[in-house]
Amino acid sequence: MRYSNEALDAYGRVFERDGMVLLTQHFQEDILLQWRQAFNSILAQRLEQGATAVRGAHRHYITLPFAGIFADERIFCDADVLAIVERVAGDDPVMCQLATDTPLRGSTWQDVHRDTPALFDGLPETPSFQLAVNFPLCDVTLDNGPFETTLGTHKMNAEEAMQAYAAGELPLHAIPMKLGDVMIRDVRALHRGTPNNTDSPRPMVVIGYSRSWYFRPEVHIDVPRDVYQGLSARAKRLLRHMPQVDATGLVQGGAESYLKFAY
Ligand SMILES: O=C(O)CCC(=O)C(=O)O
Ligand SMILES: [Fe+2]
Repeated sequence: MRYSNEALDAYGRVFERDGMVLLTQHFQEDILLQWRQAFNSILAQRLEQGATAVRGAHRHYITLPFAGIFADERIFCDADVLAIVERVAGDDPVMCQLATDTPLRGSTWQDVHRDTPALFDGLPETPSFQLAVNFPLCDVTLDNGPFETTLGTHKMNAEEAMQAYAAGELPLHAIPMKLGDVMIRDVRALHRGTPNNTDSPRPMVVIGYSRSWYFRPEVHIDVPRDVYQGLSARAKRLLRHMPQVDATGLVQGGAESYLKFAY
Protein backbone atom coordinates (compact mmCIF):
# COMPACT_ATOMS: atom_id res chain seq x y z
CA MET A 1 0.00 0.00 0.00
CA ARG A 2 1.22 3.43 -0.85
CA TYR A 3 -1.27 5.46 1.19
CA SER A 4 -2.15 5.52 4.89
CA ASN A 5 -5.72 5.01 6.09
CA GLU A 6 -5.93 8.75 6.76
CA ALA A 7 -4.83 9.58 3.23
CA LEU A 8 -7.32 7.07 1.80
CA ASP A 9 -10.09 8.57 3.96
CA ALA A 10 -9.18 11.97 2.55
CA TYR A 11 -9.41 10.61 -1.01
CA GLY A 12 -12.79 9.16 -0.10
CA ARG A 13 -13.99 12.60 1.01
CA VAL A 14 -12.71 14.26 -2.15
CA PHE A 15 -14.49 11.60 -4.18
CA GLU A 16 -17.77 12.23 -2.36
CA ARG A 17 -17.43 15.95 -3.09
CA ASP A 18 -16.16 15.88 -6.68
CA GLY A 19 -17.24 12.50 -8.04
CA MET A 20 -13.62 11.71 -8.88
CA VAL A 21 -10.08 11.53 -7.55
CA LEU A 22 -6.75 11.41 -9.33
CA LEU A 23 -3.83 9.35 -8.03
CA THR A 24 -0.69 10.68 -9.65
CA GLN A 25 2.15 8.40 -10.72
CA HIS A 26 0.50 5.36 -9.26
CA PHE A 27 0.93 2.48 -11.74
CA GLN A 28 4.36 1.30 -12.88
CA GLU A 29 5.52 2.75 -16.16
CA ASP A 30 7.14 -0.47 -17.41
CA ILE A 31 3.86 -2.36 -17.05
CA LEU A 32 1.95 0.35 -18.92
CA LEU A 33 4.48 0.46 -21.75
CA GLN A 34 4.00 -3.26 -22.25
CA TRP A 35 0.24 -2.77 -22.27
CA ARG A 36 0.60 -0.02 -24.86
CA GLN A 37 2.65 -2.20 -27.15
CA ALA A 38 0.19 -5.08 -26.89
CA PHE A 39 -2.76 -2.72 -27.26
CA ASN A 40 -1.35 -1.22 -30.46
CA SER A 41 -1.70 -4.56 -32.25
CA ILE A 42 -5.18 -5.15 -30.83
CA LEU A 43 -6.22 -1.69 -32.01
CA ALA A 44 -4.86 -2.23 -35.52
CA GLN A 45 -6.58 -5.60 -35.78
CA ARG A 46 -9.93 -4.39 -34.43
CA LEU A 47 -9.92 -1.31 -36.67
CA GLU A 48 -9.27 -3.50 -39.69
CA GLN A 49 -12.11 -5.82 -38.71
CA GLY A 50 -14.44 -2.95 -37.84
CA ALA A 51 -14.83 -4.74 -34.50
CA THR A 52 -14.96 -1.80 -32.10
CA ALA A 53 -17.86 -0.04 -30.44
CA VAL A 54 -17.90 3.41 -31.96
CA ARG A 55 -18.35 6.21 -29.44
CA GLY A 56 -18.38 9.09 -31.90
CA ALA A 57 -16.25 9.82 -34.97
CA HIS A 58 -12.88 8.04 -34.75
CA ARG A 59 -13.42 7.09 -31.10
CA HIS A 60 -13.27 3.39 -30.35
CA TYR A 61 -14.23 1.28 -27.36
CA ILE A 62 -12.36 -2.04 -27.27
CA THR A 63 -12.46 -4.77 -24.63
CA LEU A 64 -9.08 -6.17 -23.58
CA PRO A 65 -8.50 -9.91 -23.25
CA PHE A 66 -8.24 -10.91 -19.60
CA ALA A 67 -5.05 -12.90 -20.15
CA GLY A 68 -1.28 -12.48 -20.23
CA ILE A 69 -0.06 -9.03 -19.32
CA PHE A 70 -3.59 -7.63 -19.10
CA ALA A 71 -4.53 -10.00 -16.25
CA ASP A 72 -2.08 -8.26 -13.91
CA GLU A 73 -3.11 -8.05 -10.27
CA ARG A 74 -0.71 -5.15 -9.77
CA ILE A 75 -3.23 -3.21 -11.86
CA PHE A 76 -6.74 -4.61 -11.34
CA CYS A 77 -6.19 -5.62 -7.72
CA ASP A 78 -4.25 -2.55 -6.60
CA ALA A 79 -4.66 -2.17 -2.84
CA ASP A 80 -4.91 1.63 -2.81
CA VAL A 81 -7.40 1.79 -5.67
CA LEU A 82 -9.55 -0.92 -4.09
CA ALA A 83 -9.39 0.81 -0.69
CA ILE A 84 -10.83 3.97 -2.27
CA VAL A 85 -13.39 1.96 -4.26
CA GLU A 86 -14.52 0.30 -1.02
CA ARG A 87 -14.74 3.60 0.82
CA VAL A 88 -17.16 5.02 -1.74
CA ALA A 89 -18.96 1.96 -3.12
CA GLY A 90 -18.92 -0.40 -0.16
CA ASP A 91 -17.04 -3.54 0.82
CA ASP A 92 -16.57 -6.53 -1.41
CA PRO A 93 -17.01 -4.84 -4.82
CA VAL A 94 -17.14 -6.72 -8.11
CA MET A 95 -15.02 -6.12 -11.18
CA CYS A 96 -17.01 -6.41 -14.39
CA GLN A 97 -15.19 -4.54 -17.18
CA LEU A 98 -11.70 -4.27 -18.64
CA ALA A 99 -11.65 -2.16 -21.77
CA THR A 100 -10.24 0.91 -23.51
CA ASP A 101 -11.48 4.18 -24.98
CA THR A 102 -9.33 5.45 -27.83
CA PRO A 103 -9.90 8.67 -29.75
CA LEU A 104 -7.88 8.99 -32.95
CA ARG A 105 -7.25 12.03 -35.12
CA GLY A 106 -10.62 13.13 -36.45
CA SER A 107 -12.41 12.45 -33.17
CA THR A 108 -14.82 15.12 -32.00
CA TRP A 109 -16.45 16.44 -28.84
CA GLN A 110 -18.91 13.95 -27.47
CA ASP A 111 -22.22 15.23 -26.18
CA VAL A 112 -21.97 15.78 -22.44
CA HIS A 113 -23.32 12.63 -20.84
CA ARG A 114 -23.38 10.22 -17.92
CA ASP A 115 -22.44 6.58 -18.50
CA THR A 116 -25.41 5.18 -16.60
CA PRO A 117 -28.90 6.27 -15.58
CA ALA A 118 -29.87 6.74 -11.95
CA LEU A 119 -30.71 3.59 -10.02
CA PHE A 120 -34.27 4.79 -9.35
CA ASP A 121 -36.15 7.03 -11.77
CA GLY A 122 -37.24 10.33 -10.34
CA LEU A 123 -35.69 9.83 -6.91
CA PRO A 124 -32.80 11.84 -5.55
CA GLU A 125 -29.46 10.32 -6.39
CA THR A 126 -28.01 7.52 -4.33
CA PRO A 127 -24.49 6.77 -3.10
CA SER A 128 -22.05 5.47 -5.71
CA PHE A 129 -22.74 2.07 -7.23
CA GLN A 130 -20.78 2.04 -10.51
CA LEU A 131 -17.19 3.26 -10.78
CA ALA A 132 -14.68 3.60 -13.57
CA VAL A 133 -10.99 3.39 -12.87
CA ASN A 134 -9.27 5.06 -15.83
CA PHE A 135 -5.58 5.19 -16.70
CA PRO A 136 -3.99 6.14 -20.01
CA LEU A 137 -1.37 4.18 -21.94
CA CYS A 138 0.32 7.45 -22.94
CA ASP A 139 0.56 10.97 -21.58
CA VAL A 140 -2.73 12.81 -22.06
CA THR A 141 -2.33 16.47 -22.96
CA LEU A 142 -4.75 19.19 -24.03
CA ASP A 143 -3.89 18.16 -27.61
CA ASN A 144 -4.64 14.46 -27.73
CA GLY A 145 -8.16 14.26 -26.33
CA PRO A 146 -8.25 14.83 -22.58
CA PHE A 147 -11.30 13.54 -20.74
CA GLU A 148 -13.43 16.48 -19.62
CA THR A 149 -15.65 16.28 -16.56
CA THR A 150 -17.81 18.41 -14.30
CA LEU A 151 -17.17 18.17 -10.58
CA GLY A 152 -19.82 17.24 -8.05
CA THR A 153 -22.59 16.25 -10.48
CA HIS A 154 -22.52 12.53 -9.66
CA LYS A 155 -25.19 12.85 -6.98
CA MET A 156 -27.32 15.44 -8.69
CA ASN A 157 -30.62 14.81 -10.35
CA ALA A 158 -29.77 14.23 -14.03
CA GLU A 159 -32.02 16.95 -15.47
CA GLU A 160 -30.94 19.51 -12.89
CA ALA A 161 -27.30 18.76 -13.62
CA MET A 162 -27.89 19.13 -17.36
CA GLN A 163 -29.76 22.40 -16.89
CA ALA A 164 -27.02 23.77 -14.66
CA TYR A 165 -24.42 22.72 -17.23
CA ALA A 166 -26.41 24.33 -20.06
CA ALA A 167 -26.72 27.54 -18.00
CA GLY A 168 -22.93 27.67 -17.67
CA GLU A 169 -23.00 26.98 -13.92
CA LEU A 170 -21.05 23.74 -14.08
CA PRO A 171 -17.83 24.08 -16.04
CA LEU A 172 -16.09 21.13 -17.65
CA HIS A 173 -12.52 20.53 -16.52
CA ALA A 174 -10.03 18.90 -18.87
CA ILE A 175 -8.00 16.26 -17.05
CA PRO A 176 -4.48 15.99 -18.46
CA MET A 177 -2.80 12.81 -17.21
CA LYS A 178 0.71 11.43 -17.19
CA LEU A 179 1.42 7.79 -17.90
CA GLY A 180 1.03 6.16 -14.47
CA ASP A 181 -1.76 8.48 -13.26
CA VAL A 182 -5.06 6.86 -12.27
CA MET A 183 -8.50 8.44 -12.13
CA ILE A 184 -11.29 6.89 -10.07
CA ARG A 185 -14.70 8.29 -10.99
CA ASP A 186 -18.40 7.87 -10.47
CA VAL A 187 -19.76 7.36 -13.99
CA ARG A 188 -22.85 9.47 -13.21
CA ALA A 189 -20.82 12.71 -13.33
CA LEU A 190 -21.48 14.71 -16.50
CA HIS A 191 -18.48 14.37 -18.80
CA ARG A 192 -17.37 14.04 -22.41
CA GLY A 193 -14.53 12.89 -24.63
CA THR A 194 -12.71 15.56 -26.64
CA PRO A 195 -10.87 15.57 -30.01
CA ASN A 196 -7.48 13.98 -30.41
CA ASN A 197 -5.63 16.41 -32.67
CA THR A 198 -2.48 14.28 -32.97
CA ASP A 199 -1.54 11.29 -35.08
CA SER A 200 -1.03 9.04 -32.04
CA PRO A 201 -3.97 7.17 -30.55
CA ARG A 202 -4.88 8.08 -26.96
CA PRO A 203 -5.73 4.75 -25.31
CA MET A 204 -7.43 5.10 -21.91
CA VAL A 205 -8.04 1.89 -20.01
CA VAL A 206 -11.26 1.54 -18.06
CA ILE A 207 -11.71 -1.00 -15.31
CA GLY A 208 -15.27 -1.19 -14.06
CA TYR A 209 -15.94 -1.88 -10.38
CA SER A 210 -19.42 -1.98 -8.92
CA ARG A 211 -21.11 -2.36 -5.58
CA SER A 212 -21.18 -6.00 -4.43
CA TRP A 213 -24.81 -6.53 -5.45
CA TYR A 214 -24.82 -4.60 -8.72
CA PHE A 215 -24.99 -6.35 -12.08
CA ARG A 216 -24.24 -4.69 -15.43
CA PRO A 217 -25.59 -6.81 -18.27
CA GLU A 218 -23.84 -4.68 -20.92
CA VAL A 219 -20.31 -5.68 -19.93
CA HIS A 220 -18.48 -8.73 -18.67
CA ILE A 221 -15.00 -10.22 -18.53
CA ASP A 222 -14.34 -13.65 -20.01
CA VAL A 223 -11.95 -15.18 -17.49
CA PRO A 224 -9.96 -18.14 -18.83
CA ARG A 225 -10.07 -20.99 -16.34
CA ASP A 226 -6.29 -21.32 -16.18
CA VAL A 227 -5.84 -17.60 -15.54
CA TYR A 228 -8.47 -17.76 -12.79
CA GLN A 229 -6.69 -20.66 -11.13
CA GLY A 230 -3.51 -18.60 -10.84
CA LEU A 231 -5.15 -15.61 -9.14
CA SER A 232 -5.05 -14.58 -5.49
CA ALA A 233 -8.12 -15.04 -3.30
CA ARG A 234 -8.84 -11.30 -3.49
CA ALA A 235 -8.69 -11.27 -7.28
CA LYS A 236 -10.91 -14.36 -7.55
CA ARG A 237 -13.40 -12.66 -5.27
CA LEU A 238 -13.50 -9.52 -7.45
CA LEU A 239 -14.29 -11.69 -10.48
CA ARG A 240 -16.75 -13.98 -8.73
CA HIS A 241 -19.66 -13.30 -11.10
CA MET A 242 -17.66 -13.28 -14.34
CA PRO A 243 -17.98 -16.19 -16.77
CA GLN A 244 -15.08 -18.61 -16.90
CA VAL A 245 -14.10 -19.77 -20.38
CA ASP A 246 -11.65 -22.03 -22.14
CA ALA A 247 -8.63 -20.06 -23.32
CA THR A 248 -9.09 -20.74 -27.03
CA GLY A 249 -10.73 -17.96 -28.94
CA LEU A 250 -10.28 -15.42 -26.17
CA VAL A 251 -7.52 -13.39 -27.76
CA GLN A 252 -9.43 -12.89 -30.99
CA GLY A 253 -12.24 -11.22 -29.12
CA GLY A 254 -15.64 -10.69 -30.61
CA ALA A 255 -17.93 -7.86 -31.52
CA GLU A 256 -18.40 -5.35 -28.72
CA SER A 257 -21.70 -5.67 -26.88
CA TYR A 258 -21.50 -2.45 -24.83
CA LEU A 259 -23.27 -0.16 -27.27
CA LYS A 260 -25.46 2.21 -25.29
CA PHE A 261 -23.14 4.31 -23.17
CA ALA A 262 -24.61 7.81 -22.89
CA TYR A 263 -27.51 8.84 -20.65
O1 LIG B 1 -12.70 8.91 -24.56
C1 LIG B 1 -12.96 9.60 -23.57
O2 LIG B 1 -12.14 10.38 -23.07
C2 LIG B 1 -14.31 9.54 -22.92
C3 LIG B 1 -15.23 8.56 -23.56
C4 LIG B 1 -16.55 8.49 -22.89
O3 LIG B 1 -16.86 9.19 -21.98
C5 LIG B 1 -17.51 7.48 -23.34
O4 LIG B 1 -17.36 6.95 -24.44
O5 LIG B 1 -18.46 7.22 -22.59
FE1 LIG C 1 -18.66 8.46 -20.99
